[in-house]
Amino acid sequence: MHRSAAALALCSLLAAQGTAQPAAADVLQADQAAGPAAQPWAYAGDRLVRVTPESGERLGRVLELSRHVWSERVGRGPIEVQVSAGAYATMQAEGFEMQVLIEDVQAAVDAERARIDFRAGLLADDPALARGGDAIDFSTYYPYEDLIAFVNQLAAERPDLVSVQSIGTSIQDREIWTMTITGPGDAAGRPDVAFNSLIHAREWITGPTTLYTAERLVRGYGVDPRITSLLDSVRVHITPVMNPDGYVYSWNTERYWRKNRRDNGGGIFGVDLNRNWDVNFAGNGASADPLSDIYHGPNAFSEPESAAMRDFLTALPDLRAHVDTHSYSQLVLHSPGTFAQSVPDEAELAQVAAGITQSMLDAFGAFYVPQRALDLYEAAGTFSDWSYDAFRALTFTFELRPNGGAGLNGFSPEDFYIRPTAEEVSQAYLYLAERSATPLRFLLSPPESLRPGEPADVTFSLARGVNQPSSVVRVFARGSAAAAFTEQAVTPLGDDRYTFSLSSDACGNAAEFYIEALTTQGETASFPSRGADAAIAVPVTADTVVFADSFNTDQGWTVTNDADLTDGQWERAVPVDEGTRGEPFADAERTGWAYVTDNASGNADVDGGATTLTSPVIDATGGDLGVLKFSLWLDNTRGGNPQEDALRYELSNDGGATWIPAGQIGPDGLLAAGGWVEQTLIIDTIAPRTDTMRVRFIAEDLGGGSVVEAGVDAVRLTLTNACPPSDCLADVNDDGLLDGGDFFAWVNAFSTSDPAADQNGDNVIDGGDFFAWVNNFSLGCD
Ligand code: 0X9
Ligand code: ZN
Repeated sequence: MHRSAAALALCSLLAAQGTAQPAAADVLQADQAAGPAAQPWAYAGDRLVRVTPESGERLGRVLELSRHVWSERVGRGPIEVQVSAGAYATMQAEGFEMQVLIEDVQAAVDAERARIDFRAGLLADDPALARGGDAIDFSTYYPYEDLIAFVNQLAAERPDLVSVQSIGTSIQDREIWTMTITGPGDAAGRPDVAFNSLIHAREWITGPTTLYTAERLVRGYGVDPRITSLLDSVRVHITPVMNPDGYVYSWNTERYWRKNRRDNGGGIFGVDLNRNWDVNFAGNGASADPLSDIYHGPNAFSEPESAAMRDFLTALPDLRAHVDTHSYSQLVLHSPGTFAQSVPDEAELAQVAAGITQSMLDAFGAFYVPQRALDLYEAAGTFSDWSYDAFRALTFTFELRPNGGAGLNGFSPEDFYIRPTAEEVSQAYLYLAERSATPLRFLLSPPESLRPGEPADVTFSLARGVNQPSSVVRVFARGSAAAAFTEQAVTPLGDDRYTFSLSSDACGNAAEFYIEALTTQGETASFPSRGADAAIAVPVTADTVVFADSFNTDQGWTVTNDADLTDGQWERAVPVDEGTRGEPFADAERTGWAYVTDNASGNADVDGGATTLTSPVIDATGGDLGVLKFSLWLDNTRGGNPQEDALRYELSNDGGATWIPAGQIGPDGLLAAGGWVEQTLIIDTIAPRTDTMRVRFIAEDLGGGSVVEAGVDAVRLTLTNACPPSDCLADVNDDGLLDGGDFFAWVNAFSTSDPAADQNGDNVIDGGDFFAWVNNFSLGCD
C-alpha cells in the first residue's frame, strides 16, 4: 500500500510537470533535414547520469532539468536522465549525487554513427556480400528506407506466404507498412498474432528484431518443420516501424527522440504513441504537457499512427497475442499497467510472461524479467494495456537489451548486440505464437539424414499449450513416399518426453513421419500441423560422416603459436556472452563450445603473430568425394588497423608434414566483419585424400596492430556415395547396401516365391538362384 501510494504520488507529479527539454524547442523543426550522415542536433556536453532523488519534489527538479529521461522507471529509487553540462552543474550545486553512466552523450552518438558508416562502407564496397544482396543484415543499424526495402524483399521472395499492406499513414505521410505472414492455402480459420516495433523512435534495436523474426518465418517455411507447422496454423502480422516519422527524425536529426512528430504548436513537437490509447487515457503516468516525453496528446487516438494500428488490429478476425516491442531493460511486462485497469486473466498473463522469459534465457542465457507493468510504474494509455482490454488476448510490452548496466549505452547498444537480441526475442515471439495458436507445442530436432537399413531414435517433447497435454501420443511413419503410414511404438521417457525408432528404407528414399497428441479437451493436435500432408521427410543417403567435432569434447586438436604471439591463442571455450570487441558471443551451432582466440572479456584478441589450430589425423579414404565443412568467425573491423588480417585454412594429406593453402576469409569485406560463416571444401579438388588428413586454421595479427577476433566450430568430414542403382539384383532387400541382410532376404524371397529370389534371371526360382546370388553378391553393385 505504501508503495502504491508513493508511485501514485510520483507519477502524478511526472504527469503534471512533464519532462522539460531546455533549449530544445528552437532546434526541433529540422524533420526532413539532411542525409544519414548529418546530425544537426548536437548533445555536446550532455551526460547520462543516474540519480536517486530523495523526495517527490527533488524528483520533480531532476525531471525539470533533464533533456530526456532514459530509464524505464520513474518513481522512487534511481532514475537515469540525460542532462546538459549546465543542468549537470546546477544539479551538482543543488547537492544531487550523480553516477555518470555516459560521460559524453554526443561522443556516444558520434561513435555509433561512425560504426554505422563503417559498416555501410563495407556493404557499398561489396554489395554482393551483403547477405546475398539483402536490403539489411543484422550486424548494424539501417535507416527507414532499408528496413522497408527488406519487408518488400521478403514479400517478393515468397508472395505465397507474405502480403504487405499500408495500414495507414503517419503525420508526415509516411506509410505504416505491415506484413502478414501465413502458410499457403485457406487461412480463414487461422488465429492472428501481432508484433510491432519502433513505436518509440530512439529504440533502434527493436526494428531489426521484428524483421529478423519475419525473415526467420519467411525463409524457414518449408525448411524448418517448426516454422512450417506454425505458419500453417496462424497468421503473423508484423509492423516493423510503427512510428516512421519519429524513426526518421531520430536517424537524421535528434538521436534520442521518442515521440511521433505531431506539431503541437509553439515550436513543440510530438505525442508519446505509448500514452495515446483509449485505456485510462490521461491517467497516472501520462503527461498533459506537450513538451513532455510522455505527452498523451489531446485525446485517445488523436494520432494517425495509433489510430491506424487500432483499426488494423480491430479488423482482424481472431487476435490471440500481441507484443509491443520497446527497449531497454530486458523486461517482459504484462497488464495491468495502471491501478485503474482490471485484468481478469492476470494469472495467465504472468504464467505466459514467465514462459516467454524462459524461452529467451534458453537462447543465450540472457535474463529478461517477467513483471506486472504496474510494478514498474504506472503508465496510462499504453498500447499493450489497450490490446489486452480490446481482445482479452495474451499481450505484452517487451523491453529489449541492454539491461541498463553502466556503459551499455541504453538506446544505442553496440551493433554486436543486434543479432543475439534478435535471436532471443524471435524465440519469444515464436513461443508466444505457438502458445496462443496451437493447442500443444512439439519440440524436436529430426535427424538430417539416415543410412540405408539403419533406424534412428527420434526424441521429442510435448510442451503445454493452451490445453493440458494428455498421455495419448501417437507417431505415424513410412519408409518412402510410396508406402502407407503406419503407427509406430512410442516410448515415454517422463517429463513429457517421448522417443520412437524411425526406420530407414533403401538409399535414395526418404523416411517420413508425423506426430499426433490428444489434448485433454479432446482435440487432436498434430506436428507438423498438417499431419500426413506435410510429414517430416528424412532422406536416406549412402554418405558417411567420418569426422564431426562441435568442440564440446576434446578430440585431440593442437595449438601452436608463433614465437612473437603475445596474446590471443586458440582456446576451446564456451564463448563469453559479450562480443564487445567483435569476438563470437556464442558458438556456431549453439551447442555451447567452439575454438576462439582467447575467451577473456576485455582486451583479448590475437596480438603480435599467428596462432594455429591443427586437427587430429583423420582417415579420409573411401567414398566418392570428401566434403569438409566448418564454421568460421573473423572480426577485424575494430581497432586501429581494421581489415588487414585474414583467417586462413590449410590441408595436409601427410599427417602434417606438408601443408596446402585451401582458402581464407578476410582480410577485407563483410566475411571478416563478424558472424559465423560456413565454408565447404571438396578435398578432392585440393589434394588426393589419404588416411592421414589434417586441417589447420591460422589466425594472425601481422603488420600494424589490430583487433583480430576469430573462431572455429562445427568441423565435419562427409564421404559422399551415390546411391547404388536399384536394379542391383544381389541387394534383395533393396536397402542400397550389400550385406548379410540380403542373404536372409533372399531366403525369405525364396520361401515365398518372390520374384526377387530369381537371381540368374531364368524365371524359375530354384537352387541355382542361391549360387547366382552368391555370385552377384561377390561381383557387387555400384
Ligand atoms: O513507458 C513506456 O512507454 C514503456 N517504456 S519505455 O522506456 N520503452 O518507453 C513501458 C510501458 C510499460 N507499462 C507500464 N509501465 N505501465
Ligand atoms: Zn519505448
